[in-house]
Amino acid sequence: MSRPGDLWWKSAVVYQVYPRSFADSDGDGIGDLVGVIDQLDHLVELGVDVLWLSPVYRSPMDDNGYDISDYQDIDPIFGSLESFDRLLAATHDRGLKLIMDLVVNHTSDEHPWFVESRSTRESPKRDWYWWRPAREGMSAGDPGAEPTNWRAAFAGSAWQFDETTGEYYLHIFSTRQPDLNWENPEVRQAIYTMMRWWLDRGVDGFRMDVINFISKDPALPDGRALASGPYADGGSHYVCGPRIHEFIAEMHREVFADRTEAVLTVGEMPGVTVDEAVLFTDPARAELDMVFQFEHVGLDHGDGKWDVRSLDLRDLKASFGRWQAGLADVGWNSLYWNNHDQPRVVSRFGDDGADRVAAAKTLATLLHLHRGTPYVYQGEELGMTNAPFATIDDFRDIESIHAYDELVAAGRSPHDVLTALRAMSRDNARTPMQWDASKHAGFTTGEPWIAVNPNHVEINAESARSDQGSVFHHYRRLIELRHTDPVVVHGDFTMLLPDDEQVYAFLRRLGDVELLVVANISTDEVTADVPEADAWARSVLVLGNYPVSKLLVRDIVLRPWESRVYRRA
Ligand code: TEU
Repeated sequence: MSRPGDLWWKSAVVYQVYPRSFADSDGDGIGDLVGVIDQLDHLVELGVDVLWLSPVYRSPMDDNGYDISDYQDIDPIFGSLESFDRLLAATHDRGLKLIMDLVVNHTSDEHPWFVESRSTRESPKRDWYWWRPAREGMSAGDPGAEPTNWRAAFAGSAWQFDETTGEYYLHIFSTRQPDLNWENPEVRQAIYTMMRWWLDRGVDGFRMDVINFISKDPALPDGRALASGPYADGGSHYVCGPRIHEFIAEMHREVFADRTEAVLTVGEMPGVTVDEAVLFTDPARAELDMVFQFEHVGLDHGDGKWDVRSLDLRDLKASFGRWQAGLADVGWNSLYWNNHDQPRVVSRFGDDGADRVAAAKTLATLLHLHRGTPYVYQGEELGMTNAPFATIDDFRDIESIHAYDELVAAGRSPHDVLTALRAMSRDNARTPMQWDASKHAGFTTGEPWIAVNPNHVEINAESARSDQGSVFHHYRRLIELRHTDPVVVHGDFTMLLPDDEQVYAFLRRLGDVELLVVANISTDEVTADVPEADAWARSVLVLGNYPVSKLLVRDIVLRPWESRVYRRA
């Protein structure tokens, strides 16, 4: 199937494991590495190629491990380097690759580098982070004295005043996630050394957390005021900042260029544009293999993510269409609906009521038939839904809890904020994986760190595996199709019916082979008004989510949430 010059990951499918919520082997209520080993055959049956492991490093867990205090050790709640090596070997034994999460925009405030950096202004590690005095003419610690007006992603100012030395440090995320100063070449070399250490240990690449934030404008100018609140959006001074391509190209030279084994690098990049993505992923520039972009997961945000809007299908098609076109000749994209930061797609863009199964399959079909590398987030292959969080005490995520406090303090009603959190909170993705119908869904024998979704009695891996009509088997077929039909991997892409409010349809073409993907994104019965509908309706139906009568061969009439993939050659 692969052609000369192809890069292996173009035909791969990646499965993301969020270890905390995947499988708990020791009954402490938190998932762990042995739990992942125990469930690897689930990934094998699904047919994926790569396992992406969210952070398992030593961490105080302020942000569930995205705050790392030791890059070269495993946190005891997850296991040890020894259990990690066993997982890696077990993954490789099954013909899968394993990529690590690389979180190097920031460390934990408990990382020895930061502990040393904050100890005195003269510390040799002082310049490893961003330390600044109070704003000119103001006293440190006073409101508004922060060095810039930037807002932090998890509420409040992006600067934290530190009594010990009377200066502020920068943290784009929580106060316990100080940003590393990539301007300092020692920082960069320390990170490259650590990355080489993991590759030498046998890992197959990295998913790089907010990697497009590592280059900041060293002048640290103020940002643009936000619609509400005292702080501003500093993004234009650190999203794809002035030296970003230089740093990524240097990382490639220092860490990856001399490797002969097949590795994968994917950059998580909030705010990245199509033009920037082309630069990051043009093989000739030797930076990264692919990016995660955020455009489609922001289409239902109004004034920020807690101002929830309903999705207009035309916006979704315009966004996907633009990315498909922009990366058609040069570069490569990732395809995802879900990860540990996003609500569950079947609840968000689909239907988690009566049409849950049809909707989950149709959303999967759409995503997996685009050009790019698909990512499946644990439980997505079961059609797992958002969780019925009742009160703020049911949430665990730092972002959700801070947002609640901040918005309620600003005068929004608790009921209204909870409604927004129920729709958009990251905890929707973080409820335990639903393995079976037993207590706690087979995730743990202890008390889970976050409640299991009560719908696990119906939605779980055990029942899905034994039902050929399940969402799971639909994902399995989609993955198999990508592995066996080169048009799915390499075919060019043409969006159809961009203005239709219910039908999502597109063509893929490679040489003489053509695929038509047509989907009903509604609960109405609709006629898909695609060109040559007649001829298509008589061609080979490769995949669908409803039985189709061969006698109905004129128009393409789709039932609620129905999707079909036709092929002709
Ligand atoms: O996320 C970066 C990011 O910008 C978001 O997806 C983030 O969750 C969003 O701001 C929430 O509204 C990455 C990780 O995926 C996320 O889990 C971490 O919390 C974050 O970086 C900091 O490391």
